[in-house]
Amino acid sequence: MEAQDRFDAIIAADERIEADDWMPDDYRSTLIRQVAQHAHSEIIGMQPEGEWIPRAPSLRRKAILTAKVQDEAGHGLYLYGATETLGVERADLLDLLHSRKQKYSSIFNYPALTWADVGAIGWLVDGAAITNQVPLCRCSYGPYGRAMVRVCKEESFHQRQGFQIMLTLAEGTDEQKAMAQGALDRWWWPSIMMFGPPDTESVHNARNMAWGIKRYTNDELRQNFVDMTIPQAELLGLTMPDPDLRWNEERGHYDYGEPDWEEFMQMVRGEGEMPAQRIRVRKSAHDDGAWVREAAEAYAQKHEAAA
Ligand code: FAQ
Repeated sequence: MEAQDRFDAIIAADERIEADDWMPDDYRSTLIRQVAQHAHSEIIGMQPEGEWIPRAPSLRRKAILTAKVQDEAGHGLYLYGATETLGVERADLLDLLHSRKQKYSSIFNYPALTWADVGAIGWLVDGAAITNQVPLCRCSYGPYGRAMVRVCKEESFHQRQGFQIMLTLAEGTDEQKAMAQGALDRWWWPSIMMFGPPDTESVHNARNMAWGIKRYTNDELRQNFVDMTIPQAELLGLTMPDPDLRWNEERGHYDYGEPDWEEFMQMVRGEGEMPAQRIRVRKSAHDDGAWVREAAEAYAQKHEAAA
């Protein structure tokens, strides 16, 4: 059987392509783009919440938030590892992030202004991430799908800790409730835009669905997230910042308003001061960590020489 036929047969049987299997160049490059972008999102995503670790309102919250932010670093590690199985080097991927030749998720170009934003990030951003990532556990590329299984387990703890922060604030003083509402107002639209452009504008939907990389389109996942989140907001007693939001009996789903797609594109392109700051902070963390990489290299060489 020709390599292409074998690849097509694996995809048609809904089985997995592994790192040493032959794969078409554009399947490989699409995965490198998506998995690297995902890895970059995890480590850039440490910043908005990481900034709140010193200001967490109690020792318990500080410990939980530190664990969550460390988990995101771990997710970056699995995902850079998965990308390396496709024949690229992590150091080169980091260069591409730092030189802005590869992207990270639009969501991390928004600032976390209050403690309630930490709750909203866990509840909404991790909630959206799980909605997107549970189907990715069945991605046709084995190393990516398997990395997603563990990531999803951890994201589900993240989502619950965020919801719990929101619940505490929503049940608190008027000022705390207003803080929770403000965070929902700021994070709702960016969260639903995380799923990517509308299907009519998505460049990669059709091909990635055919390859079993994506299992649902951007709009299908966005709808799932909206349907799942509205009852949670009701439980919190908060108001969704969307006047067009209503249950559609006929469709069996919520109808929702049109996000600001121009703002989304600005965030994807990384325009403005916040994206510049994200890259600046990332590069300086990378430079500060040079001695760790050098020490690890020296240690590996010492053991190699001894062996
Ligand atoms: N941001 O044709 P499509 C997390 C780009 S992890 C920036 O629809 P595709 C955990 C897209 O790359 C969050 N760019 O693309 C956490 C493409 O650009 P290109 C990250 C975006 O790939 C929580 C163009 O637009 N998750 O949050 C975005 O079929 C809390 C056309 O789009 C993942 O990366 C965006 N939001 O579908 C961490 C999941 N959306 O390259 C810390 C894996 C689209 O053609 C704290 N990725 N673009 O110039 C995916 O599932 C897919 O790549 C999509 C996009 C769904 C993001």
